This record gives sequence, structure tokens and C-alpha cells, in this order.
Amino acid sequence: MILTTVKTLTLASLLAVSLPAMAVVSASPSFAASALASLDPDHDGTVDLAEAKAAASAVFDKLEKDNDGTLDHRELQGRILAKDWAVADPDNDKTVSKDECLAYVEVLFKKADPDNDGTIDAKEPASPPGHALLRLLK
Ligand SMILES: [Ca+2]
Ligand SMILES: [Ca+2]
Ligand SMILES: [Ca+2]
Repeated sequence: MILTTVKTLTLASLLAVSLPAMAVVSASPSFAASALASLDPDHDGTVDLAEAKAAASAVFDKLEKDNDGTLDHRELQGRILAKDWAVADPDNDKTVSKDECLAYVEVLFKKADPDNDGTIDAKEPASPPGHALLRLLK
């Protein structure tokens, strides 16, 4: 019985890792909070724009496999939803440069910070732009 539970949990966490977009869509507040924690290196309970941009920069470098300086749809693996490409890719060349990526993070960050205090706290990632930010930065 205990073993079955462990197996189920392991499967669930594997699914969460292999399907990041789906995991974020179905995210509970506690999931959002734990995802937030991984973006909060100074552990003050909030993510500021510098932390979000640092995380985005690290994700960009990790995903940039062919070293052409941009991320295409294949490299992004669904981290940017189709409807958000117009925002993330203003020059419409179907790839996201690092500048575009960081500008997109800034747009999402401002939308995900409704009280405009310059930080995203544990509750704020539950908003759609908060989800978009977590989807990109995971
Ligand atoms: Ca590339
Ligand atoms: Ca572009
Ligand atoms: Ca805030």
C-alpha cells in the first residue's frame, strides 16, 4: 500500500517534470509558491525583477542548444504560448533573442505584480501572467 503511494507520487512528479506547461496550468497555489521559491535566491519570500531576469537569462542559456543566439519554437518547448509570441517576438522573425526574452519577462513581471510594489509575492503568481512567467522560468 505504501509502495503504491510512493510509485504514484513518483509518476506524478515525473509527469510534472516532463509536462511543465500542463503542470503550471493546473497549478495549485502551493505549487506556485514552491516554483516561486526556486526563483528567490535571497529567500525573502518574493521575486523581484532582477531575480526574474537572472532566472530568465539562465533558462535562455540552458535552452540555447545550437548556439545561434536565439531560441526558436523547438528550443522553447512550449514555454511561450502561441498567443504570447507577438509580445515575446516583436520583430516577428520566429525566434526570441536574449534581449527579447528579457523584455518579455519584464512585461510579464509588471502584469504579474498588480500591487506594483516591484516584487511578486507568493499569491501573485496565481494570475495568468504569473503562470506565463513561471512557465518560461521553470
Ligand atoms: Ca538557438
Ligand atoms: Ca525575434
Ligand atoms: Ca507585488
